[in-house]
Amino acid sequence: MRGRTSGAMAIVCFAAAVALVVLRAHGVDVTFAVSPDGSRDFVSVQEAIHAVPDESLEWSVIRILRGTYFESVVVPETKQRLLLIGDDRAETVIEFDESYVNGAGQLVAVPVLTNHADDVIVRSLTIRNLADEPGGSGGKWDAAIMNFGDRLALNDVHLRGDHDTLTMYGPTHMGGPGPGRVYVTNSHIQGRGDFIASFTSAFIENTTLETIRDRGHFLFQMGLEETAPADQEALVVKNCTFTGESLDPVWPAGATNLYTDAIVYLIGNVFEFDVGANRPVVHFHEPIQASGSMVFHFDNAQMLSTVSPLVWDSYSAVGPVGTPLLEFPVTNNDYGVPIIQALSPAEAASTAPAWLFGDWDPIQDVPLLACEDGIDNDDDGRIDFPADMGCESPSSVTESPQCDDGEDNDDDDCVDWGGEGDPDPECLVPWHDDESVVYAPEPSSFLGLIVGGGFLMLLGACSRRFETLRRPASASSGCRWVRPLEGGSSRVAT
Ligand SMILES: [Ca+2]
Ligand SMILES: [Ca+2]
Ligand SMILES: [Ca+2]
Ligand SMILES: [Ca+2]
Repeated sequence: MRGRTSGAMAIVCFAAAVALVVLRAHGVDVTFAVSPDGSRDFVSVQEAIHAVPDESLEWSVIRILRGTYFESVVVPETKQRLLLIGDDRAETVIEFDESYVNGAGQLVAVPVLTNHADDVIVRSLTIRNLADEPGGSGGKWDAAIMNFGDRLALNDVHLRGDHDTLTMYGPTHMGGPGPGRVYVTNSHIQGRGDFIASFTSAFIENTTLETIRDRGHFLFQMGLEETAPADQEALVVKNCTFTGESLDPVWPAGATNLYTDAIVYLIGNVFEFDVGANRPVVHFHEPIQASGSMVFHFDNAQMLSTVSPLVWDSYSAVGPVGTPLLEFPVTNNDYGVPIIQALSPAEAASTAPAWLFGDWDPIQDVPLLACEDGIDNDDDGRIDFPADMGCESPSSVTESPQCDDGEDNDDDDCVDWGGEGDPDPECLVPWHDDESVVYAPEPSSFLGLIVGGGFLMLLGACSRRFETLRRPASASSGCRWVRPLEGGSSRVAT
């Protein structure tokens, strides 16, 4: 599919562009919200997924409030066009720990998130499999995400597992129902050995890949048998950082662990992990696995090791335990071309998601949320971030969180963040969505609020909301809660 355009595809692209315009014009609202304290629609992500409509042509949005959710989540094939978005990547956590013995007698961990649906976006979440953490159930292949659907996009996520943290199936012979394309950006993925496990076409960019515990193999790619390179699945890793230490004596080296028919692009990456033993970046288990594979590279750098440059032109096979890896020389692959090739600057620049995925551009084809959709969703005269003070960021899911909705949501006679009457003391910032619980913003966020508010004041675009920013803390007779004095946090009954 790479780099090819046909007449039919042009029509598809045009239709997709029209659909995108319509999509962007409408934006999306939150379908369901999940909170661990029971204050929203559901307490588990799985319940919310069951509740969204089947085979919907519109996006369903599940907002996951801050908190830790211990569950194994499965997205069925019918729940297409689904956006799972957390309130904060570090503070919204889905984790799970359960292992079982499979038919081969192996102890296997259950994935935390298993996706079977097409068009799924996961955004601003941490997903971690605890099976190999201290006290965990110990199962192997403990994925944070195991994907079988097509067009899965991960944005601003932190994934942690052990083997195969992000497992991507796709082509039917690998157990997937379809192409299984995956896009990852702006994320952090941790694991031990083959923790990016791809049997499909995947594009990973602007992401930190960190090996934990001991193994240095970051990438696993296996392609389709007897498929010409132009039609082959491919894994692209671009502008990423490879970091972490590898201590295992048998598997100490190599950024990539390639199986048969692997096509891999490594562009603009920084290798911080310990390749100081002068091991090759590209590793094959056996020479025969290299024979159908190709690795393209451009402008990668090694930062921490004193041994440089990166070693591309030799591979390694595993020797007996405790012995050095066996290197073998460069050879041409089955197609008569070098297994490892350098890209030109132009070729590297054109290696973009839409080039890899054909009729899917994961950067453009995304639903717009309330704080980025160009619409005044709550009719307060202000549109999106930063004009609408209810928006913490462009990815905020509502313009009218509880602390900016004009209502006394927790029935304490206090309203909002500096509301019309008595401000609710739990509302330290306007974008907080719970009047009953204090949320202390990060200092940087608060600074952003002040700076943003000042900017808006200069524009004359913000009246009441900005006035409340400067409003001194006060209480009045109608409010059972009193905004705490500086340094205090007392509750005063009236
Ligand atoms: Ca809006
Ligand atoms: Ca608004
Ligand atoms: Ca309110
Ligand atoms: Ca209130």
